[in-house]
Amino acid sequence: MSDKRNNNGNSKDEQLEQFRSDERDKHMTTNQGLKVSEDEFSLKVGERGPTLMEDFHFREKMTHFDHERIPERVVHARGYGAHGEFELYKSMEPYTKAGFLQEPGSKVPVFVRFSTVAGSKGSPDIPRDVRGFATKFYTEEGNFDLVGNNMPVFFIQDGIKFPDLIHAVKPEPDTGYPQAASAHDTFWDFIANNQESAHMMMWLMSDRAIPRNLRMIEGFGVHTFRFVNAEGKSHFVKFHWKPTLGVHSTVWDEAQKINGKNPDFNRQDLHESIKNGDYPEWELGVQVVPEEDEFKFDFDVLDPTKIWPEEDVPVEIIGKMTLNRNVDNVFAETEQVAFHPGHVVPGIDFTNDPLLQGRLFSYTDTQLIRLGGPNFHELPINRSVCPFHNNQRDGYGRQTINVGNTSYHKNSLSDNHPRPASEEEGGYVHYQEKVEGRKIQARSESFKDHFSQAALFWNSMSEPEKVHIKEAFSFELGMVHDKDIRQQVVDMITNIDLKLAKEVAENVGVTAPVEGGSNVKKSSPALSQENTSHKPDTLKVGVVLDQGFEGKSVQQVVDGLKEQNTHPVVISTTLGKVKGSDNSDLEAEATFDTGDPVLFDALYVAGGPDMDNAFKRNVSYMVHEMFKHYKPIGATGDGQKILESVNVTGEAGVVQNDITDSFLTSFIEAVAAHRHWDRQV
Ligand code: HDE
Repeated sequence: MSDKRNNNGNSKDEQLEQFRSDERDKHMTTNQGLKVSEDEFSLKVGERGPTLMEDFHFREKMTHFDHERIPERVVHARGYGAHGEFELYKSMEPYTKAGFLQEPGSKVPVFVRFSTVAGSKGSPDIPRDVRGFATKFYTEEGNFDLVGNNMPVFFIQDGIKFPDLIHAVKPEPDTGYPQAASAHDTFWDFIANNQESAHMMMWLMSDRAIPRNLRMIEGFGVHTFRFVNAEGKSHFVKFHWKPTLGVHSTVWDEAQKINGKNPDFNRQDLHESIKNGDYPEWELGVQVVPEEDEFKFDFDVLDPTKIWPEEDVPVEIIGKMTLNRNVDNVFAETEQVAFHPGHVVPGIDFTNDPLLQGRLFSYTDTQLIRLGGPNFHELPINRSVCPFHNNQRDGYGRQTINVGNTSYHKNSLSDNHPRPASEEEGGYVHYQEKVEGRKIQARSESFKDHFSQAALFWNSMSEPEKVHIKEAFSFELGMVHDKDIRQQVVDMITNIDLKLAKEVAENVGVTAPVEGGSNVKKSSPALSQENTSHKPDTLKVGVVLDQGFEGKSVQQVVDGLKEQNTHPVVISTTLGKVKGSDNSDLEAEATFDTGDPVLFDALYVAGGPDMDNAFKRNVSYMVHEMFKHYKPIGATGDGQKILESVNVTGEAGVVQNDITDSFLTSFIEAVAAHRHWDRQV
């Protein structure tokens, strides 16, 4: 089975097909294949007597149930995955010999798992947190895992500090809370004492940490990797995933409410989008720097707390990933998938980034406990689509039946097979980097500037993004009980921007700095998510209707919204048909109870001629929430009265008009903008 070689986009799907089990139209059996005749009553002595040990079906069913949980990931426990494909636009042959990066138009299957970092498996989808963005490319030369995040830098510079960082952010050990939150003393204590985190803190306090959905986040490999071409020449490379729909976020008040109203908000969105054919897409970009230029920058290219500004090192777009298939079984696929930044293919290699080096140890190690032994590569989701042969044997859950009597190298009995492959035969040869030095435990001088790029990030933000960062710092530190920690963090921010530090100090009741700030005046427009694309596509528009709504014109608006690839959802007092003035009808799919405004991207209020007070109050609440979260609001006909009653008329992103065509044009424009920051909330 594993010897099948196939480079079309479905080779992984074909492989998985051999493991799928469909229980429909089947008799129930035990795990031994014995047909079961009774599954509701255990075997007893008489109708009211004790259960007998010999009831093997009861014992098997219960034992399996008792053992069906595995440890959740120590980080990134809450995740959601999907299958797809990666298609290459442009050959990377000059830089790398990686097979899947040679032929424009070639495709490889991929599996992606998105995740939050700090929360447990059952935590809500939108805490303020980093998002994991891990991609497994099933290539003909073996699996390549790009295990990245939605932020391009990291908290720490050396892998040895990772357990400390995670201990600090997880629920505090003496209380067991807060869950999935960084707004507490131990996390900020860690930050204040590890100032290399300053740049990452800016990203974490930015809107990137509270994404609207997983289809609109960027992805980054974070570390500097190495491309090696057929001549053996090496280039440094950074990987980027750029969503074709742009990068978009929630606002904090909204995120907190969504976490209560629908804790599965992001995963449900991903699942439904794929189910409905709104396939999420990302373009893969690379920043490539020749080895000779290693020391040409004012930062160290090996430092994972630094970006390579896109204006200095342009991102070259080389391909596109499309997620087009949901998993069949979340446990078998999303939970059991095992990523590892050390899963590389010829032409892709590591650098001495000390964080990357630390990761190279951790990932296999963690799978051993999580997946219960060394054979997790045999799980269907983890199997490469090309063959694997070596002398590793046995262990829990071994599937492969290795034939023959040798399991060692070198041997004569099996003609020395499996035999290592030469470089020409596709064997992986580590890049022969020349390294010299003493064994020391220290940080390089070139890693010691913690604030310049934090300031670069700050300078690059639009005004609303700056406000959000200030509010995020104020919220997070506002939850910290220890005043000294609050002060220390404000002092740390002073190195980034004096005004920001002063305003946060005031909000969190500590002494404001009088001097400080950064000399960095440079900005990088690519860092602002406001500069990514804004489209109406796939956005969910709540359409509020009451009986007697203006049938024809509302129907035209709804059709117009669909034409622009948005998803209108009718909301009314009850589910079912809402009748229009001309006897047409539209089906309400949500009520005021189930269709909370935080769950929609935009609102269109059409109302009706006989709206009662309860209806009006419900709609006023919706308009108020949409307004507060800067989301587009439109109204026609009777709906306009409600907008007037809550005083939002004329504000940015609020569209009112009785002429259907002009309403539609302006409303779609407002929807495409996503958020209207110049609104006076
Ligand atoms: Fe991870 N990380 N990490 N990490 N990481 C894990 O591996 C670790 C780091 C990332 O959806 C664990 O299989 C160390 C950076 C993602 O299954 C564990 C260090 C980046 C995922 C682990 C880092 C990441 C993980 C837990 C510092 C972005 C989820 C479960 C040296 C480039 C993958 C597992 C999935 C998961 C260790 C830092 C991304 C414990 C030691 C930097 C997306 O091995």
